[in-house]
Amino acid sequence: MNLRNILTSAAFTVGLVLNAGVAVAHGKGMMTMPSNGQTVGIDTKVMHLMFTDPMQITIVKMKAPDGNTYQINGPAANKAVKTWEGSLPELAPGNYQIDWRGMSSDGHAMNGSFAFSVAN
Ligand SMILES: [Cu+2]
Repeated sequence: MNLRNILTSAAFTVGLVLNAGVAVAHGKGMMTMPSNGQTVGIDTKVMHLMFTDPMQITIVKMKAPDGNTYQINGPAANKAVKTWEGSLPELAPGNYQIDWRGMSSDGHAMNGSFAFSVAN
Protein backbone atom coordinates (compact mmCIF):
# COMPACT_ATOMS: atom_id res chain seq x y z
CA MET A 1 0.00 0.00 0.00
CA ASN A 2 1.59 3.30 -1.01
CA LEU A 3 1.20 6.59 0.85
CA ARG A 4 -1.58 7.84 -1.39
CA ASN A 5 -3.63 4.72 -0.73
CA ILE A 6 -3.03 4.98 2.99
CA LEU A 7 -4.18 8.61 3.03
CA THR A 8 -7.29 7.81 0.97
CA SER A 9 -8.11 4.91 3.25
CA ALA A 10 -7.67 7.07 6.34
CA ALA A 11 -9.89 9.81 4.90
CA PHE A 12 -12.53 7.25 4.05
CA THR A 13 -12.46 5.86 7.58
CA VAL A 14 -12.80 9.34 9.11
CA GLY A 15 -15.71 10.04 6.74
CA LEU A 16 -17.52 6.95 7.90
CA VAL A 17 -17.05 7.87 11.54
CA LEU A 18 -18.31 11.43 10.94
CA ASN A 19 -21.34 10.15 9.06
CA ALA A 20 -22.17 7.83 11.93
CA GLY A 21 -21.94 10.80 14.30
CA VAL A 22 -24.34 12.82 12.16
CA ALA A 23 -26.78 9.93 12.08
CA VAL A 24 -26.66 9.65 15.85
CA ALA A 25 -27.22 13.40 16.25
CA HIS A 26 -30.25 13.37 13.98
CA GLY A 27 -31.46 10.11 15.44
CA LYS A 28 -31.85 11.64 18.90
CA GLY A 29 -35.50 11.60 19.80
CA MET A 30 -36.37 9.28 16.99
CA MET A 31 -38.96 6.67 17.86
CA THR A 32 -40.51 3.77 16.04
CA MET A 33 -43.69 1.76 16.36
CA PRO A 34 -43.22 -1.11 16.95
CA SER A 35 -40.28 -0.08 19.07
CA ASN A 36 -36.94 -1.85 18.73
CA GLY A 37 -37.21 -5.27 20.36
CA GLN A 38 -40.98 -5.12 20.85
CA THR A 39 -43.23 -8.13 20.28
CA VAL A 40 -46.49 -7.42 18.48
CA GLY A 41 -49.44 -9.50 17.34
CA ILE A 42 -50.04 -10.88 13.85
CA ASP A 43 -52.89 -8.39 13.48
CA THR A 44 -50.44 -5.44 13.33
CA LYS A 45 -51.15 -3.51 10.14
CA VAL A 46 -48.95 -0.42 10.23
CA MET A 47 -45.54 0.77 11.36
CA HIS A 48 -44.48 4.30 12.25
CA LEU A 49 -41.23 6.22 12.12
CA MET A 50 -41.37 9.34 14.28
CA PHE A 51 -38.78 12.12 14.13
CA THR A 52 -38.23 15.31 16.09
CA ASP A 53 -37.47 17.15 12.82
CA PRO A 54 -39.15 16.53 9.46
CA MET A 55 -37.57 13.71 7.46
CA GLN A 56 -38.05 12.84 3.84
CA ILE A 57 -38.27 9.07 3.78
CA THR A 58 -36.98 7.60 0.56
CA ILE A 59 -37.21 3.87 1.14
CA VAL A 60 -38.31 1.48 3.85
CA LYS A 61 -37.65 -2.23 3.59
CA MET A 62 -38.65 -5.09 5.84
CA LYS A 63 -36.76 -8.36 6.16
CA ALA A 64 -39.26 -11.06 7.06
CA PRO A 65 -38.76 -14.52 8.57
CA ASP A 66 -39.83 -16.09 5.26
CA GLY A 67 -36.50 -14.85 3.87
CA ASN A 68 -38.08 -12.17 1.68
CA THR A 69 -37.50 -8.43 1.80
CA TYR A 70 -40.61 -6.32 1.36
CA GLN A 71 -40.77 -2.69 0.43
CA ILE A 72 -43.01 -0.78 2.82
CA ASN A 73 -45.00 2.00 1.23
CA GLY A 74 -46.39 5.02 3.00
CA PRO A 75 -48.69 7.85 1.92
CA ALA A 76 -46.09 10.55 2.59
CA ALA A 77 -43.21 8.88 0.77
CA ASN A 78 -42.10 12.00 -1.10
CA LYS A 79 -42.34 14.82 1.42
CA ALA A 80 -40.70 15.60 4.74
CA VAL A 81 -42.78 14.46 7.68
CA LYS A 82 -42.34 14.05 11.41
CA THR A 83 -44.44 10.89 11.45
CA TRP A 84 -44.26 8.38 8.64
CA GLU A 85 -46.82 5.59 8.51
CA GLY A 86 -46.26 2.51 6.39
CA SER A 87 -48.62 -0.34 5.60
CA LEU A 88 -47.30 -3.75 6.59
CA PRO A 89 -47.97 -6.88 4.58
CA GLU A 90 -49.68 -9.77 6.38
CA LEU A 91 -47.39 -10.81 9.23
CA ALA A 92 -46.49 -14.31 10.38
CA PRO A 93 -44.84 -15.16 13.71
CA GLY A 94 -41.10 -14.60 13.71
CA ASN A 95 -38.44 -11.92 13.70
CA TYR A 96 -38.52 -8.88 11.44
CA GLN A 97 -36.11 -6.08 10.66
CA ILE A 98 -36.99 -2.68 9.22
CA ASP A 99 -34.35 -0.67 7.38
CA TRP A 100 -35.17 2.91 6.36
CA ARG A 101 -33.40 5.60 4.42
CA GLY A 102 -34.20 9.25 4.21
CA MET A 103 -32.93 12.78 4.01
CA SER A 104 -33.03 15.27 6.86
CA SER A 105 -34.16 18.88 6.34
CA ASP A 106 -30.49 20.00 6.16
CA GLY A 107 -29.87 17.55 3.32
CA HIS A 108 -28.02 14.83 5.18
CA ALA A 109 -28.61 11.27 4.03
CA MET A 110 -30.02 9.37 6.95
CA ASN A 111 -30.73 5.76 7.67
CA GLY A 112 -31.63 3.51 10.52
CA SER A 113 -32.99 0.13 11.38
CA PHE A 114 -34.87 -1.63 14.11
CA ALA A 115 -36.16 -5.09 14.80
CA PHE A 116 -39.36 -6.49 16.22
CA SER A 117 -40.97 -9.86 16.73
CA VAL A 118 -44.43 -11.11 15.84
CA ALA A 119 -46.23 -13.63 18.01
CA ASN A 120 -49.66 -15.22 17.66
CU1 LIG B 1 -27.70 17.16 9.25
